[in-house]
Amino acid sequence: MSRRRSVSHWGAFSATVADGRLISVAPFEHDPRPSPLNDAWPEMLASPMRVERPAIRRGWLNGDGGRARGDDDFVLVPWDEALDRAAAEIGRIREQHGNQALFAGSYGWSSAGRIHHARTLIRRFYNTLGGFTDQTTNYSYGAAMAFLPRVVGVKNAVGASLTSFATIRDHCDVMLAFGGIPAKNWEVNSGGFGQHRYESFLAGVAGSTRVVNIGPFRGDIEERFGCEWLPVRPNTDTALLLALMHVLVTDGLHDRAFLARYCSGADDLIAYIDGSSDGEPKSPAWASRITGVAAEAIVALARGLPGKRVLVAANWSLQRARHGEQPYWAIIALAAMLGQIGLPGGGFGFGYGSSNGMGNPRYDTPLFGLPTGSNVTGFSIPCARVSDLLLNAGQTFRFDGDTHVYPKIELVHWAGGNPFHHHQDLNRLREAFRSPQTVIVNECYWTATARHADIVFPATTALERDDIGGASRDPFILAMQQVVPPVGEARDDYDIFAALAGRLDVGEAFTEGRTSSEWVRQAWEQIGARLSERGLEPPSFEDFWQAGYFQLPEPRDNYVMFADFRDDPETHRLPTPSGRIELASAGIAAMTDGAQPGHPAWLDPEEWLGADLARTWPLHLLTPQPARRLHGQMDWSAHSRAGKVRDREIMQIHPEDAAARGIAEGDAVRLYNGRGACFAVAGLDEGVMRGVVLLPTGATYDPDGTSDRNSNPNVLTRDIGTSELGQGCAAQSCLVEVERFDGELPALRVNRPPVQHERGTAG
Ligand SMILES: Nc1nc2c(c(=O)[nH]1)N[C@H]1C(S)=C(S)[C@@H](COP(=O)(O)OP(=O)(O)OC[C@H]3O[C@@H](n4cnc5c(=O)[nH]c(N)nc54)[C@H](O)[C@@H]3O)O[C@H]1N2
Ligand SMILES: Nc1nc2c(c(=O)[nH]1)N[C@H]1C(S)=C(S)[C@@H](COP(=O)(O)OP(=O)(O)OC[C@H]3O[C@@H](n4cnc5c(=O)[nH]c(N)nc54)[C@H](O)[C@@H]3O)O[C@H]1N2
Ligand SMILES: [Mo]
Repeated sequence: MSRRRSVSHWGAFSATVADGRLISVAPFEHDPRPSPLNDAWPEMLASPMRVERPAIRRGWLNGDGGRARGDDDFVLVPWDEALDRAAAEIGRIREQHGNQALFAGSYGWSSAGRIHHARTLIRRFYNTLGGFTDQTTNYSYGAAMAFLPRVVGVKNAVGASLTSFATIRDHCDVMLAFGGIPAKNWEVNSGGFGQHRYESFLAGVAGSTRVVNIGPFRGDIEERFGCEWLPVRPNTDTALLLALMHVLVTDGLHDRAFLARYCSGADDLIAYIDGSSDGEPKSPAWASRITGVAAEAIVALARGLPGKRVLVAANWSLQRARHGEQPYWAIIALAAMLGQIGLPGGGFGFGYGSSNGMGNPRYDTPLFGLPTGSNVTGFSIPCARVSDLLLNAGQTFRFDGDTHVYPKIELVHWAGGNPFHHHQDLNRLREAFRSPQTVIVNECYWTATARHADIVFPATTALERDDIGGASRDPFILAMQQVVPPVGEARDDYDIFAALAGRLDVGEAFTEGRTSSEWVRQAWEQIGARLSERGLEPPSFEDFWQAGYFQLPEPRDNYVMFADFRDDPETHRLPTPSGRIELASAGIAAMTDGAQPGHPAWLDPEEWLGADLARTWPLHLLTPQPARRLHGQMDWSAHSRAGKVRDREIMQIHPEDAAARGIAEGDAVRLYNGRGACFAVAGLDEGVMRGVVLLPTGATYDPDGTSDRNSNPNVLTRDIGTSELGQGCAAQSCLVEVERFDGELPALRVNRPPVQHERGTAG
């Protein structure tokens, strides 16, 4: 028996190993609230769903042009043959069609660990080949990433540098939490980390602060924290925010001095709010019709804010919706009118509770990953435009103020992501995936994406290799010690790309003469150098490895976003055109040719409860992150399955909406709209607003025509950008109908690997 330490996106752990097998997993001793997700490892390592040997789609070997992708059998081949064929194909397509025809943006979370980070490795590989078509921004908060810099100058205003939870606890009177602070999301943080600390943070804040969960689902803050709930229709937060500002302006209680000193464009925004610019005052009565919130409740909420320290916060899902840029801009505007941006526990913040670490002290933990090199082809699509890229070659699209043309893609290569989990309108993605000549996927498991590939390389999981993990907002740098030898014939992505690079004559450029273990040591050297610069004494690599982790000292926990700017807006001008917070922006209006006014505005999200379309599809489908897994990862584990009923996800629905459809608790249901259909089991919940249903993401897509035998909500969601500004994922703008399903649920095919033939038996 031996013990090894490692870490996943859902936390650090130690593993007990006997005879090369993982026996059990124990939580990290410094983790106050370890995640049960790690318990799935013994089962998932040896899962029958592992890709164990290189496999090639039968139709691809016969030159079928991709029509059967996703429905076909596979032929098992030796590693050398798989690598030879893949390298020849990459080389041929590059030669005949140019580097832009290679699409390897490979969006996805991969696994924890800096050296074996699949998405970094694939980009490094294609960069050494002279470039490729890449993906930029992310699915989490892509619209905000592109858009916020134009308004407040800093990308970090979403994601990295939030005003710390300690200052909220100590100074904030009212926290308006749009979309809540859902506990399930704190399980995870990209890169791996040592401590789940949200529990105590939220308990501290809820004990001293009035926290209002504003959104369609009461469960977005657990009841035990004793917070208020203000139900609001999905995608209408902007209208509510405008009406809150309307009350402040009408009462004359907006902070004129703050607006004059720190903002530009307040007059334009106020002219829109009071209706002088478009004839429509954004009054509580106006907002009530859109949001479903009573006008008196809006007035009362607004009048409870002046004179208090207020933090206006939103989770990330608010902006994963059509015109998702607008609620964030409106939140910034409300916070500006309250005049507390830059004060402890006040202002605004995006992402509290969206993942572990948000609001933590600023450790700025030094971490080193392999450099990706630079992409000389230099073209990237906003990541959520993947189907458009594959289907619309030669067409133009707009993004962040520029117009671009989609190149023609001939080869797709994915490593460390699952587009058939993450993308919207999967029927459209399936069609898109049939257009390139060749699709290559490196995967540990037979995901829906691996099933849609031509060449599948079996990749090791993080437990089958040495690495270093950690995240910038966590105090631990964690050794990832190989727990077991590779499963089946799986190889590390590093070795897969090194072998491909060698065949394409760029082996040395890819490896720089190092093995992955040598890179791990190199990473520690770099981390150590940065620790030394900060006056800390880094242990030797051997001592670090032996201890299993290095813990950074606690910094002062008082970070306040925009404190410098507030102190001195001249010295600390924001990198926006005015140098201040832009509440109106001629540049943004110009970017959409005036289709959007250049200030926060209520724009019709097209699929929402107030749309005409809601007469046909009367329920707004929300698709939150799943509690019992990370996205599609470990969907097959016992822990994930324990949250299902009859192998289907639970769809939450208000009891009256259920009764109107003859649906009782535990009934099988079919969700459908004009794009597709899937199955679920009804869970009745009075904490869901009428007209809304919730179905989490992450059930493995199991296509049967345009229907999914399983519970993947992305057969229903709409594949459209948030807007021409951010082009983010707009999954949360989706209307559906639900019916009770009395038939027998179809047998799932994705609970076992696809058919794989030994060479010569494929027929
Ligand atoms: N409807 C709807 N859809 C959404 C969202 C939503 O709110 N609603 N949210 C979106 C968001 S925010 C996100 S971030 C995305 C997440 O989408 P993804 O990040 O694509 O989802 P994952 O399931 O984490 O995919 C990671 C894959 O990498 C594989 N993997 C892990 N380790 C390794 C490795 O070492 N090597 C290789 N080769 N592979 C590895 C895993 O097996 C897994 O299949 O989903 C998006 N999709
Ligand atoms: N356990 C677990 N945790 C995770 C993940 C996971 O897969 N599993 N994924 C991680 C990732 S990649 C990300 S990006 C984050 C995402 O973090 P978030 O985006 O914050 O989380 P979601 O679960 O998508 O959404 C939370 C709630 O937002 C509410 N909501 C949706 N639309 C609206 C709206 O229009 N208005 C209002 N007011 N509320 C709305 C819904 O009720 C939903 O339950 O979570 C991370 N945490
Ligand atoms: Mo995400």
